[in-house]
Amino acid sequence: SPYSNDSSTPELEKAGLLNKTKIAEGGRKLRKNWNPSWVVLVGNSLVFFKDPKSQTPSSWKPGNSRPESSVDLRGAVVQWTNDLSSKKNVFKLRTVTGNEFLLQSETDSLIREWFNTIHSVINRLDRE
Ligand code: I3S
Repeated sequence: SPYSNDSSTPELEKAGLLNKTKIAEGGRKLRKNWNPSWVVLVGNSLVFFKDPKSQTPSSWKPGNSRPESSVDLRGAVVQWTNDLSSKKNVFKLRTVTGNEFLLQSETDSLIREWFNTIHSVINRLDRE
């Protein structure tokens, strides 16, 4: 099962639909392009899927889907921001490689859960 926690299958920690835009690549600023993204937090990675309709928690299995991109959370930083978007409930995720993403949801509780979960994964990795 995708939810098992044995050595061969990473644990699925969280999955859901968020609004996402990448704002920097390797430290170089990018033009914003907000899109809904199916976001999966598994092990040390945040994985983004382009087509939310084809990805549900029950259909997702590590290794057999086609992620749009994936982010290594080791050394990453998350930070709430009011300055980088006119939208509410936005936080920024920056990777060690200088890739920056904004993640957003209209649902306060949902975006808070995502922030807290990602933050705790980053902290856990920092302590390893
Ligand atoms: O930081 P910006 O430039 O105000 O971001 C807005 C633009 O990316 C805009 O696209 P165009 O430059 O093609 O108009 C988007 O439609 C907006 O959503 C962006 O601002 P918000 O405040 O929504 O992040």
